[in-house]
Amino acid sequence: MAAPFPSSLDFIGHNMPSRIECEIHDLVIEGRLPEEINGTWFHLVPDPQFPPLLGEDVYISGDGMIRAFRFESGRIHFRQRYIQTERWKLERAAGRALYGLYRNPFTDDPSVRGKGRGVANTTPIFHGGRLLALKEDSRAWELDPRTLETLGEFDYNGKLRSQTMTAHPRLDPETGELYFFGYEAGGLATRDVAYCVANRDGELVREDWFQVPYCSLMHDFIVTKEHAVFPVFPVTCDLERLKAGGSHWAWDPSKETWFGVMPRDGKVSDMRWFRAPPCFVFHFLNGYTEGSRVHVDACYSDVPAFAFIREAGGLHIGPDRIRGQLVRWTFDLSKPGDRVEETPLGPPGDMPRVADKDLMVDYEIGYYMNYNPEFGPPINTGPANVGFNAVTRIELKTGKLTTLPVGATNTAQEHVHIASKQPGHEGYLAFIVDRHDENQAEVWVVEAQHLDRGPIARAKIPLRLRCGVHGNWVPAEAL
Ligand code: V55
Ligand code: FE
Repeated sequence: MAAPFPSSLDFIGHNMPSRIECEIHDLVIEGRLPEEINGTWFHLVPDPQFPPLLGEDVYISGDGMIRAFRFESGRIHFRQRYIQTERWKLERAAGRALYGLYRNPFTDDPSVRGKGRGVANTTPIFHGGRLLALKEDSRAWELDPRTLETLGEFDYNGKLRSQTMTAHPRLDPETGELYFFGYEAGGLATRDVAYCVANRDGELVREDWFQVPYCSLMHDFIVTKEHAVFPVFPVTCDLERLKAGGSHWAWDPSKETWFGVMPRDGKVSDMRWFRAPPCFVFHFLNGYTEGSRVHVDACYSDVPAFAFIREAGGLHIGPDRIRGQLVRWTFDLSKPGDRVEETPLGPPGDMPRVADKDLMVDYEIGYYMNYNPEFGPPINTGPANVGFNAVTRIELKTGKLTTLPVGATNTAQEHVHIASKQPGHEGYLAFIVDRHDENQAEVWVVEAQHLDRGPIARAKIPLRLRCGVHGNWVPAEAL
């Protein structure tokens, strides 16, 4: 008999593990889905198949479950399936959890010592003809994009030396190259970072290692047409703490924030380091180079959004006390010194997104999600224990904001942008809306340019969908 899950915030209410693998052919849709939307939206969610070995764990440790929404001829077909990692298979065979705390192998059952810990639960990307499920503490897992079957762990055919691969690779839409990195590349708690490039065919063509000032949670980075920027925020790992059975990450505001900036095709030894006060960023909206100036647009927060990271650093505050903002950081390479210019852009939020065509270049429009207390009380969902209740469109050149609240008893999961083929059309956003009043979900499709008009189509899903992390849209012709 399966044991119960814990009664902590990451496991109760909407965060209760779902463990449902399913398929719904032809979702019921209210409104009209434009026929030009033709492709598959892949989305990943952590969903632990067993209660934690040690009685507790965090949301982001859950086994990867892949969701696929296939949009075709005005219809949507839905499927979700577990990713059968080595870890998932070993635990399924044992009938219980064998791995201990998030990113702490010293807490594992001896039977899995040295076996893969990856859960592939963060970002699905389609590149070089492969669908990959990414998790930053390990290597990618390759999936069949049609059946969602797990094909195996992916290491660029034996070429990748880094033990890890970020869940936030950066695509150059013009060249088709995928820029990525791995941190703790040489092992647990190391300062090794691998900077990597895969060409449009999905072959690894570059891997260069360097060291960051300290081992840090490097969740995302920025690549422009000319530069790569590696952020180092003061959320640190310590091997002795791991050996003592402690948290992989702890907030440590005694350290500064560092940014390594290098020419993207240059040498890692040419990295120039900039410094700023302690803060934390999970995600960057976009970045671009303008002459000698490199701009990086970030979903800033004064302290990390995840309670377990704050608490391991001794900071016990609720999510309502975190201050955030959308900010632009500028690194001027023509000036001496190590200081960063900062320009406020917009209200707090996360899950930022631009149209693929705007990646890496000067751009006008971005989209991101917010929790705004004016729209309703907080609802515990997802790893930050507060769900988003609005989506915002920002015009970067004018500062103009357009916001769509999703309803006081609803929350929204990360949106994906879908390009339109119509000239002058800004495309669409699609996102899951959790209906907490009825314990079900919907997929909302909105016209990006007219976000505030609300959904043009709402697809009904007669199930609670646990809060996912990231997704990506793959046009039918690419598949
Ligand atoms: C994040 C998510 C992760 C992770 C580290 O959203 C950071 C941030 C879903 O896994 O391992
Ligand atoms: Fe992320």
